[in-house]
Amino acid sequence: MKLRFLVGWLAAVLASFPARSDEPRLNVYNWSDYIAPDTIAKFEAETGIKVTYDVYDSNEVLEAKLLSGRSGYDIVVPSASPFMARQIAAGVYRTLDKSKLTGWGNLDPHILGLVAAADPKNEHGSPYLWSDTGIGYNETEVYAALGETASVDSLALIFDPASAEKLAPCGISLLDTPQEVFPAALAYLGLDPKSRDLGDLDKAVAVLQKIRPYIRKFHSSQYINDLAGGGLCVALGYSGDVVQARNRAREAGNKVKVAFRVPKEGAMMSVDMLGIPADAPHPENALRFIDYLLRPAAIADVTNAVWYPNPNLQATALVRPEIRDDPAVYPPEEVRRRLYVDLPASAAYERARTRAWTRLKSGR
Ligand code: N2P
Repeated sequence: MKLRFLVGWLAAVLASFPARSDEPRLNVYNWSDYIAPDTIAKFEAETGIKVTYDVYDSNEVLEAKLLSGRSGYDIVVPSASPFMARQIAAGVYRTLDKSKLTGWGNLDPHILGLVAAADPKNEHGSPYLWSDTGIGYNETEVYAALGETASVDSLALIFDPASAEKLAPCGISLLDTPQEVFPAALAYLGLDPKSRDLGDLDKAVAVLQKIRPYIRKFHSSQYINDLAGGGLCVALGYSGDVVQARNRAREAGNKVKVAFRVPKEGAMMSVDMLGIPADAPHPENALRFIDYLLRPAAIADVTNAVWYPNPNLQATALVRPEIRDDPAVYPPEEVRRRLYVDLPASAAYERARTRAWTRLKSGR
């Protein structure tokens, strides 16, 4: 009896300590559809570190986990955006020990400069992949609904109520995040997509309310399958996800033709960052993982699988030419000029935007 008590007590004491940081484990929390099928297996085989891999599809979901503390994750992938900026301010991340990141020099200085708006001096995050947010559409369905002159390269396709009404029967979906949808609505109106003016926000709300009845879904990952299977005709979505849908449809040979356009009014560009939570149980293994992904061959494998561009200059030569030359993946210079990045906003603005978003989604 005494012994059982002692064993129980000992187990409870041990469980109250964080996991030992020298155990060969790594807990990764990444965006869905955002890694090559064999990346984890190759890393495990080389290092003997066993990886637990979970996914999410929005910065909001990641942030809720991080702010509740003790997420148990060693690697997370926030966008270099207001999200990461405030998480850094809240002390959510460790600073990266660059002496352990032998491949850091492979990173594109231009991208490092961009993400420094969220992560000053590049201390907390290693840029992983980047995306732009644009229009994914089913070519046959859209032209059938709107005629041959349909403006597939304009946000009007979604935000003009007359267009949305005609597309509603075949299905429109929007990303499930105010951080993407409001800037797109502002850009459609010819306003600054980065505007923090509450009057502009009201104008965006008015546009969104008009098209609200025509939106079938607010979702940030389902549109890959939906577009590929012909269950949706337009999605505001992330470039690589739409391209994955296009590729899936091609492979399935189901006659669905999916395309992606960066709207002429401009598009959000987001760089997603590998970061290590302050309370990560295995921070050394996390650094090994980041350094692994800084290798040109490893990150080229990822781009070759998910069709998202990476910021590793040495990797470009290893990306398959059909991907490197695909303007939907690596946008040409004149398209890049239309991309904008999201900058930190005041807490008051974020609150107003979140309230507007909740009302909009619930249809009130
Ligand atoms: C992956 C989406 C990642 C893009 N499914 C978000 N910046």
